[in-house]
Amino acid sequence: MSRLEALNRQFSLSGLVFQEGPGGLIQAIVHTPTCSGAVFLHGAHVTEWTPSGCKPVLWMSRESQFTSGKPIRGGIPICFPWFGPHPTDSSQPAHGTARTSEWTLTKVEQTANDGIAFEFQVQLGDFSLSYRVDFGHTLNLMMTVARSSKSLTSDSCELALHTYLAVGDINSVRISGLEKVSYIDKMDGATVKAASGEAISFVGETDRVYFDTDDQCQLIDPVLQRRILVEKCGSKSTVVWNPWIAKSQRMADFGDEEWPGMVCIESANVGPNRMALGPGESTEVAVQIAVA
Ligand code: TA6
Repeated sequence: MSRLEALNRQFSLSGLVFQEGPGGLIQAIVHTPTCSGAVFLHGAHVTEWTPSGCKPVLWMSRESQFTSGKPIRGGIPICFPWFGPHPTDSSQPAHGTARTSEWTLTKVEQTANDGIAFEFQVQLGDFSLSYRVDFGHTLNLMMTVARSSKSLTSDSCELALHTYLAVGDINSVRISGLEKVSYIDKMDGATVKAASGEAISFVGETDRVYFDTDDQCQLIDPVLQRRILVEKCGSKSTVVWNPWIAKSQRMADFGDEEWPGMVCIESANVGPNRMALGPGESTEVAVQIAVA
């Protein structure tokens, strides 16, 4: 029996099928009355979530790679145990190893709100990650990071659910909810900037780490005529990113003309909000994405 047949037999549910996706990577495809969705075992990477009656909420690059050892471009990459470049070893991959690891699918279940939930696990050194993805009329993510009780030391780590959201035109969207929050401006030497007092708009490459915030964000999209709400618990950082023109051209897995159609609102614990976990300690980050 193939791995695909085994998965379809082990986790047999109406509205769910496992299939070989691009690059031969195994993905779970969800179609229920409340939504459609997709998640790969590779990186436990959510690549699609579309509530019934809505346009797709997550953005995917047409140029994304789908190969083991490489990250998928778009959807919700999991950045862990570090965010951005490795702090000391430039030979390490950006954003850590979680998003290119093969996660183990441990549970699939029908949910009360006519959705389907998946639970994944992966062990990365002394850290074990448990990740629940609940596809429904809202998209609910729950990540638990636990440090082995056998660890002799405490260690710090960073986590980001690096969510790519589809927008009609980046030039016209606004992000509200962070008006009162200071941020690290990675486009200006990672200097700390005071709260702007206004909604975020986009006029160029934007790469900001808002810190010490558990605020809800709203993505206001006049072109797609919708608002996307990003609520979180246990996350103290929110990263906002659009690569704009030049950076898009420098990324092989990002189409040169794709930048107007996306923005990242990442629920994270990075930089000043990195997590310190002692032996046997754990922490949870929960995110809910909804279309208003
Ligand atoms: O979250 C923003 C960011 O850190 C940007 O600096 C940019 O590097 C982006 O992540 C994408 O990183 P990746 O390694 O996926 O190309």
